Amino acid sequence: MRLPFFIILISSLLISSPLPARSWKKDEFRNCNQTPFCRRARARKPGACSLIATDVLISDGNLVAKLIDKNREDPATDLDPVKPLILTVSAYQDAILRLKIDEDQTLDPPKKRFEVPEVIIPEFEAKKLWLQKIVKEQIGGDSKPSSVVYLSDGYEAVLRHDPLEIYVREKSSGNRVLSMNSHGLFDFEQLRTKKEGEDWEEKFRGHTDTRPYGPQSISFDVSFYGSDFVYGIPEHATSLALKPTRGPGIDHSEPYRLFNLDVFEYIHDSPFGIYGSIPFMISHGKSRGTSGFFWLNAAEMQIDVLGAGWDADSGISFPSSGNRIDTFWMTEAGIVDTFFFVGPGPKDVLRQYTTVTGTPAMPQLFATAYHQCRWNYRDEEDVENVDAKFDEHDIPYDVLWLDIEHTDGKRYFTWDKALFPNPQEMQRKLAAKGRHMVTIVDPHIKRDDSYFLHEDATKLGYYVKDATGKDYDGWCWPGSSSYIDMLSPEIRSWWGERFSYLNYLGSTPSLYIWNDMNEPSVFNGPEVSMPRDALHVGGVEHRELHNAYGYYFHMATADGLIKRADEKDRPFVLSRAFFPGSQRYGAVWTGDNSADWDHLRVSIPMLLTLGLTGMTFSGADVGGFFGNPEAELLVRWYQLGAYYPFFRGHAHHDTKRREPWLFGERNTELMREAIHVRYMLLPYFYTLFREANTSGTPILRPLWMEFPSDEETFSKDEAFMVGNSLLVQGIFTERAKHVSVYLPGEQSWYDVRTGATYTGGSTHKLDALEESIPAFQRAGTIIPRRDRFRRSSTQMTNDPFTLVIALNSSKAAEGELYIDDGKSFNFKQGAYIHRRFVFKDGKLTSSDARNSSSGKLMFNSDCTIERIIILGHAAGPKNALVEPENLKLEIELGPLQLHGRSGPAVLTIRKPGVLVTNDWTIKIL
Ligand code: NBV
Repeated sequence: MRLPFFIILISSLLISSPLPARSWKKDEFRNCNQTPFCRRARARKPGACSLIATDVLISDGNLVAKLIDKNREDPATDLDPVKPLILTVSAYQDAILRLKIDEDQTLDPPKKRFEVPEVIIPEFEAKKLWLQKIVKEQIGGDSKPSSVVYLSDGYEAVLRHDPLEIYVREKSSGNRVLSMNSHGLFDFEQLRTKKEGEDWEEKFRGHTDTRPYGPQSISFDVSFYGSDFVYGIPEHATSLALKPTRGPGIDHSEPYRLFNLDVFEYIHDSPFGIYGSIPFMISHGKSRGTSGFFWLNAAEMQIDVLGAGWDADSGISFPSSGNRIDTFWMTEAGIVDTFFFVGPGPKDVLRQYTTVTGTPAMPQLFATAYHQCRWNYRDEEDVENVDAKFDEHDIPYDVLWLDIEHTDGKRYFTWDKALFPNPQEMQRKLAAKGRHMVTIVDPHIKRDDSYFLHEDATKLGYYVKDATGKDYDGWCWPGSSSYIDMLSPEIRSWWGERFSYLNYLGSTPSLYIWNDMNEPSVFNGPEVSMPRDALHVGGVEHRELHNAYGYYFHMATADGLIKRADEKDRPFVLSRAFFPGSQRYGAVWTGDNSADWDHLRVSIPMLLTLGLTGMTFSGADVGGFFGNPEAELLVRWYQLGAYYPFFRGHAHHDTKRREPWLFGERNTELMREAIHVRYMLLPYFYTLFREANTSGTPILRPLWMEFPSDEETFSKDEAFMVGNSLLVQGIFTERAKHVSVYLPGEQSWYDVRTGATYTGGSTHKLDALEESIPAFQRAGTIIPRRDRFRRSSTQMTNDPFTLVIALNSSKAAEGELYIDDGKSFNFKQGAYIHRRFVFKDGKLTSSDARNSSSGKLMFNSDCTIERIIILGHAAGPKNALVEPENLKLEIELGPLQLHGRSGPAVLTIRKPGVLVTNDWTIKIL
């Protein structure tokens, strides 16, 4: 077969230079204007929706209505009648409202529209409240009725029949929280049979989308009330608080795009969609609190945030917004399957969202520590050297990663025999130090008849098909490639089996996986991805599920690792693409950033946004993927990255080597200290991972999540909270002399290095220090640490703990510690320790924080507390008494020292010797 010219060209480019010389090329990607559904939707005028609700009734515990077009029902119009749509409202515990709108299946539409499977967790259905009755209401002298149903907890859902509008309001005040179609922008293009002469094809840069089902887009407006800012809808490299994209004074802004794409050298401030998509928006405001809106839909989406006073040049002026934020949502295909979350607090919204899509998985302990990656560690000798150097320089690390070059010609599940002749031995050597390895497994499968995976997938018919029904053939790292159809549960299970030790030769139990390029990235495809008319099982078009492809791939890989370990060990899989629910399968990272200060800076809003949308286990490449960071930037990146939930150094293969010991002694010391900070805080991080796992509350939190009524915090995204106790401020400029940090709240804050106190509710100008970025412990909290440094986190599991108590003005503080075996699923049956520490009236008490339904298994630990540091206590007390043992201890008074800085004298109790598992009290005498 002759290869088309462009394939030969691409392949020769790849061979001579694996990195095509290009930077972000806007033109390769469609903007809204080049995307017909987006252009059509944006041209709609407020009030254009002529649908009205009829036949409203309760069926199967849901409110069901027909939506008909009032103009076309009118015999006076000469337009064809339009088929009705079916609207379904369901209520769930915690005042969650689900609203679905789809075509009427009894009227035999040409095709069933795609509903995204396996994102909503099975437990959600059990939380359904069966609606009993509808109350009719006349609104504002309007003769047309509304149907009101009760949602739990003091909220009601209202369906206004004409004009059509759906909203949630507080029962007592009648105040609205969230609404849909308040501006009449709703539109639903129903599937229909092609009329003669109609042309449905779409072309973009030489690619033709056959669009066999024609236009099928949906759009509508959503309003958030009592809202000062909206957040969420990753993934974009942009600010945390979303900027308006349309409205007075905003020229030519693109909507926020949600379309999973491999964007080469993405820029640091753009609404352009990159690797993952989560159509979940959160609103926060001083007057109402927090609410959220989630649309479960995997097709391309575009979202406008409408600036105040927006009227789409229609002459229709909206009432003064009264702190309302209007947004406009557009998608190419699928159905309306939306969820309204009432909050009212930020953590309530996260709980409600993760009730639907699941809470983040509990990772293994090693995965929460530092990871060392590079494209590529060349061979076994390189791996051995890098590993040895970490020890030589006293720098802990837990995981060494191998990128695509470790394979035999980019055939995943194989090894380059010349470079990695003994992969198992290599892994065993690392494992002997408690370390792990990660290898990359991408979704493009080399079309090589002698490659077992390709042979099997072809025989079994497991590839995605092109529009003509043949195995789709795209171009990626291995050359001509096909893509496994991850939509099918059967195929996913087969894929999972590929990770068994028998199938993945050379793998051992300490090997885990990295899924890259799963948007999916296709070098010669439209917008570097798969054609929208490619076909998945059941005739589902790629356009309908595009944003979820990477999610199913991640799911199949993680499930495979669980199976490989006989369901005993937790998996670890890092994925680049993601979708709602990805939090259940592992970690994600922000892809190919660049080694510059702007990318360091934008990593914080990007990770905060991911946390706000459930994806708490996330990080950015430390050092920046493209380019060579100056030593100062690299050091600052380590100092910031030490607080990322996923902490990994990574670099492009064209960059200079940048392991932490390559920049002179002083810089090695600074990077070592930064990594030490992370290892010291691992018990705190692990406790936060567990909190995320049980409640959905992220690890990295915007300041407003902890201080929801402090307006000053609402648009801040240079500082962030790690859990509820630590505030970290990044340093994002070169040779910074000073750094300003706003410390929220009424309580004070303690500098973690020196214990010096700072008042809350004000901005402090601090000296920018070389050795660390500013970090403060909030008064009233207790942070558990482990201060002994080892080679890896897994070697710290028997080490004693340090508790750092930061007293508030009432001389009180509290905190928690969660421990389990760091590896297995036994914690699900209760095999864990969860302690609550309370300091009050001069006494520190440790008690069990487990709830009574924790399960049958037990986890035991001989670990003790070796040090208690008390910040904010007056000097004076000389002794402490441990009860019930009646052991008298000395209290030391001296400065706290971290990174060579010291501050005021603080109290330290050494070797109280109490076990973490036990109940005890330590009294200051
Ligand atoms: O597998 C090579 C790289 C990887 O190192 C990086 O982290 C991914 O985001 N991969 C992308 C493919 C090529 C990037 C130019």
